[in-house]
Amino acid sequence: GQEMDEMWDNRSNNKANKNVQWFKDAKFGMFIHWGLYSKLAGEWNGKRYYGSGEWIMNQAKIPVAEYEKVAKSFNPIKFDAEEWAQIAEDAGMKYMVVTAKHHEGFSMFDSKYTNFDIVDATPYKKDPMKSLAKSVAKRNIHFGFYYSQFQDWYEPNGGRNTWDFKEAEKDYQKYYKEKAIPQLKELMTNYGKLGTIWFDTPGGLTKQETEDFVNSLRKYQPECLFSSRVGHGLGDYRDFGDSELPPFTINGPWESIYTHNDSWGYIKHDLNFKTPKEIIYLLANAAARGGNLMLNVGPDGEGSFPAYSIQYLREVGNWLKINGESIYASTAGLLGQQPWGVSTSKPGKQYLHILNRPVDGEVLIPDFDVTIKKVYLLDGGKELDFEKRGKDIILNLPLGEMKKSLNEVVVLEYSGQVKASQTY
Ligand code: H79
Repeated sequence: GQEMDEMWDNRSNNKANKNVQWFKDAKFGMFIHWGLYSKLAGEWNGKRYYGSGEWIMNQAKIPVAEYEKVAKSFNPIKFDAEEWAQIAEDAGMKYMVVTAKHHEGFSMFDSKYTNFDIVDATPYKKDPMKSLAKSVAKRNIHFGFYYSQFQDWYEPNGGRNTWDFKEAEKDYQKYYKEKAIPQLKELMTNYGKLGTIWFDTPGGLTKQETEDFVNSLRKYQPECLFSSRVGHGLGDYRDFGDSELPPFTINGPWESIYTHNDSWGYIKHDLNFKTPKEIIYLLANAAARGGNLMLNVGPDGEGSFPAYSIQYLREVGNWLKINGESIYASTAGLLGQQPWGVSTSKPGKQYLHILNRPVDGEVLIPDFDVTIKKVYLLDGGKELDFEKRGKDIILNLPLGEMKKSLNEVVVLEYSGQVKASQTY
């Protein structure tokens, strides 16, 4: 209802960015959380932590002086930019956002403004973001950085480390001026064209100061998008909560972000990976409501992707090679949530994502009073019989011929205006 709409819509108030179309069409992105926490892998002093691996410094209240030592043995020799980019391409992902600096405060890129970065503080001594940016761009995948603009548990003046530093003594303005802003300039000038900067958990700035902050960065790359978590209703597209899908169609550019297992950062004892079917379910549901899915992968401290992520993403990619027409550059479905699944739209077409296959194969499309031209399976093109009953359409799925493992897509080609467009 109205109230719910407002609750979702009020979370941000995006002004149109003329470069946002690529993002709206992309539908599927890769989020990568990679930092010193990846090496800790959810364990500190023999104790296991659950939840989000990238929070371990905070969860275990690890002092900065201890945490710094993790960098001394951080040596991701298995990191291979080409391989990471290829996995994203094979998965059918159209953008990638990687953590340049998470709340732990460690810079995964070469920065002049701190020695607590991968080049200065680790035996690895190289900037992995340089090669990653190149490998990703080469494949026409939009590249972006996650940057924790307020929380920085390493800096006395950064947000939220209250186990080493006193809240009352923090000078956030100084932190923004001396670290966040100069580092964001580095990211926006040293790595080629960026698709987006993914800000997270705003703090320490008023609305006016946030506007000034955003405007001061725009000049480096006017076409680069900013995520809504830059705060105060600014940003070019909306993100909802972590692992949250809005329950109905949302207008304007937006994305849902999900973990692959139950953590953003690598945790070695978390094997609860979403199956390809579950990932496709999320992707179809996001697209059906008009948005994107950015799915996270947490590489380990050596720079390897979890084997399950590699395998499952490849399977999703294989599904997209056949069914991608129903996802990429689609817009929100006209049918709303149905017992059998959801739909996505292109002009003159509804793509029915059969997420829950009816046992008798009968699919009801209620109140869709248009001239049907053709109904067929997207995979293979087999035409399906259909029947009009009043304003409804009834289809019969050839269950025996459909693949058992993943959902299939039925294409409904029609002419005429849809009279009763339904919403969720
Ligand atoms: O980067 C990921 C998270 O680390 C970050 N946003 C996503 C994209 C994030 N920042 N803050 N939060 C999420 C909210 C904090 C949730 C917490 Fe917890 C609940 C912190 C402590 C309790 C989750 C569960 C993290 C540790 C345990």
